[in-house]
Amino acid sequence: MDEGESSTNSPSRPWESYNTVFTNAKAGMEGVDKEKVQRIVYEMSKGSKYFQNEERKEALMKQKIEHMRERCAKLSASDLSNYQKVVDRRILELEATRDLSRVWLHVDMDAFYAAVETLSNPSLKGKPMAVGGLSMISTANYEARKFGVRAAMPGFIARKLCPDLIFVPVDFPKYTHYSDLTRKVFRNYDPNFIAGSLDEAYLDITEVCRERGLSGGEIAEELRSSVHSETGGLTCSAGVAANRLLAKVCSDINKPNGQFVLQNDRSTVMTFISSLPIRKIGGIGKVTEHILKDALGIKTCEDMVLKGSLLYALFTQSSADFFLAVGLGLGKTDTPEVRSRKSISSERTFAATGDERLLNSKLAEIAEMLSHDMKKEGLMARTLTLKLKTASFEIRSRAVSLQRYTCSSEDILKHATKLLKAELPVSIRLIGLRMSQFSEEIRHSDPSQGTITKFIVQKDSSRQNLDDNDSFDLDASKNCLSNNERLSLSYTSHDTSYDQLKDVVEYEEQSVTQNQECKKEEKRPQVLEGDDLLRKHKESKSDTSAEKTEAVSIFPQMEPLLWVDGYKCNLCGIELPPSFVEERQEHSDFHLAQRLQNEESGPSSSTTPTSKRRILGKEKANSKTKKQKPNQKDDSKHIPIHTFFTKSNQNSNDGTQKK
Ligand code: DCP
Ligand code: MG
Repeated sequence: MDEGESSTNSPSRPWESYNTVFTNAKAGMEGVDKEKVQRIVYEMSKGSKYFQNEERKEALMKQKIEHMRERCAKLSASDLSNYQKVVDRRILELEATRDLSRVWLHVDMDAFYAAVETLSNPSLKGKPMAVGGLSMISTANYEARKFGVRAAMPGFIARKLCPDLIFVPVDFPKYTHYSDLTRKVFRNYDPNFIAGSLDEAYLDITEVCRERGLSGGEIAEELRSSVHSETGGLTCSAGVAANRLLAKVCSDINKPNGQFVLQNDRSTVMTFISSLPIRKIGGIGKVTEHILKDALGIKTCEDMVLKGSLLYALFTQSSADFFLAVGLGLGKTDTPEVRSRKSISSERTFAATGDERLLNSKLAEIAEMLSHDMKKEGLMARTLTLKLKTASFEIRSRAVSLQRYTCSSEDILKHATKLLKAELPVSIRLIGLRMSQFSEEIRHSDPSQGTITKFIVQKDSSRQNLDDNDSFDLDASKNCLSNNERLSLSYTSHDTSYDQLKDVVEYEEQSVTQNQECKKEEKRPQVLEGDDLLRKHKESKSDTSAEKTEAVSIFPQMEPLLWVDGYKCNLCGIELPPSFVEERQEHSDFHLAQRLQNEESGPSSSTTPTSKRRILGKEKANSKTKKQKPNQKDDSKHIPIHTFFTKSNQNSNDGTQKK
């Protein structure tokens, strides 16, 4: 499985260090020749703006790792021993919160979009197939994954990896229909289940296990079988454990069409977690993994505890707490309460410009839009964040805490202008404004209220919700550092929840300037884990109902990129749910890069859908599929637990379900 990537680079094989989201392993990609995939992805994207941006991010990450190493080297023995005392105390406190009384089940559909398409058109069965098009694919079936083809990869690269790959256009309403069918089943086991993306959910099955005298594994078997019959043939995988964090990890172990049960006792949990690669944890993505591994030598969850003093010395307490909890196998066990909105935002993408007058006028429009949305939702807030994407795709963010709560466009613009001014001169392609830290009375009114206007249709402007995009990546390293230079890692939500978070965790290091005086202070910890992630995710999901069309880019002489009906790209037809924030951003960057390349070198043919014969029309996809038993699955397809972990699992009673 994915052991993470090395940052080392051999000059003769530059692709070895080119690790994009496309080269991350997903279930079903165990035997893939990773170097070949990396080489092809590297060669096919080399020279593009996207590629340059990836390289720049990689360079910044290396710089960050180096910096972290230096700080590590400066820590004295007495510093470390002091931090160790903090760790020991925190371990005791965290242990006191351990709850082994609940049984959580995480369920995730197998190759969801692809499986739904195969259900509609059984002739696809057994053939490598991807859902999406030449510009981007949403997912690939397990046959295609053997070639290294995976979600979020441009289709033209996927085709290079697998020349026989069949493309099927995305049919989002169809997936929603099947998702609803699965949720009908979930409700029978936990009426308050927590939906992740369309294809996954967390269920507290404690009560149902008790009432029916069945084990978690038995309920999981039954639920999977029920999903299979209710949907007419879709399979899913499940994980059962004491908390959601562990259940999520478990559901991936025997994918596809499998399950894994982790017994609810401390020693089993500790054995399980001890050798678990950190990247398996929802919330720990590429950047975090590299920093922990390359700078601190933390590879497994157990290392988080063993090197706890370094974590507390170098990260904010909240980040270090998160890492330590992971190292102890602790996760959320309660059902999250009603979500509450954390921020509201607007942003616009446009052709890069350094023209101050133009930038100011765009800023004024965004401030106006934001203020309008806030007023409609009855919100007042006092932290303003300015987000900028420069011409070279660098993301910067600046924040200011205002002295009073406001929703007035004049206030917002006044402070935003000052923040922007401090960045000039610079060529910018995106400006975003976000207001957070709402006044308590308003925040505590009706949290579900006011989501309707979150996405506003605007033909020629972008008004993109930043709620789910409110962390800033490594590029933000140009920001002022906080006083003690501790790092705060932000765990952002994503439509596919924890699993996908592996790909989307962003690195956040932003400064908060108080009252415009650029007085540095340590940023408030912003680690989101478990419930927070879910809450954020749920927020984004429920907010999408009112969404119609969202414009995310404006390129002169080019049709703007619009998310038609909230999910379909008008430029290429790819359909991405609104909360696939990262993928959407990548997708929009992709079109932008495409355009920039075209400008530089004339029209490119690489992404022209030449091979229509392999792209199946939706009209063909209608015949009924033959039902198969969900659990008819060769044991050999299961990923044995001993290969899943880097060292053998000592736990003989690991609960692996054999079918
Ligand atoms: N999806 C997407 N873009 C992504 C990732 C996922 O559009 N970058 C969509 C297509 C997937 C669905 O979400 O079918 C669920 O995502 P998963 O990560 O659960 O992937 P799959 O269900 O396809 O495969 P797996 O068997 O690994 O769960
Ligand atoms: Mg899935």
